[in-house]
Amino acid sequence: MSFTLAPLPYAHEALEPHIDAQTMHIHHGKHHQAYVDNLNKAIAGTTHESATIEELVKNAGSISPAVRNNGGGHWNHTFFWASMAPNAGGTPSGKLADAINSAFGSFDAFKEKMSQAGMTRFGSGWAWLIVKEGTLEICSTPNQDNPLMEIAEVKGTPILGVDVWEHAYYLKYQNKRADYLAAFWNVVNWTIVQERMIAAL
Ligand code: MN3
Repeated sequence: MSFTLAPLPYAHEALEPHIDAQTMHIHHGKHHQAYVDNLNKAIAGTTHESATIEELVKNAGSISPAVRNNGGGHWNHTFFWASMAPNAGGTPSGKLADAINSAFGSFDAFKEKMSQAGMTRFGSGWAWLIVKEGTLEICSTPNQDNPLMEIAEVKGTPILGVDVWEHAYYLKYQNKRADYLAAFWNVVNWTIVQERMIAAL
């Protein structure tokens, strides 16, 4: 069995002007494709060939650096594309809004804390909103690690993630990671974030 790159769930230009089409073309078609190709190479002919991506990611730390980087890369990007949508953003409602208010005090305080997690991740990595033991928490991971990995510093079920690698924003925002993170809020698909939270609780 080998993994394949699924098409984006929307057009490359659908997240304009917040995330530009050229970035989406390169990020999905080149970066994500490379994670898929290198993951397939890393598991070819091994006992991990029939594992699911979730199994590979969970155990990545004890399998190999190639599976950790590329399996993480494949899982994280698939999750990331689905976390965004055109005509999305705004404010969450219902159970998700209640859980955010209860964990962080307010939606604005939550956004500030999540943006801060992205800003303070040195080098490449991700900021995450996770469900951990029944409540919401914010954390970040280096490189292509994620909170599902047994080796993660903070473990939990991700319900929202934002890629803070330079390849995610440099074409449009150059060195201004803060501007990219501010724009990200305009494309978050709160419907799917709420579905993920309910499934994880
Ligand atoms: Mn990326």
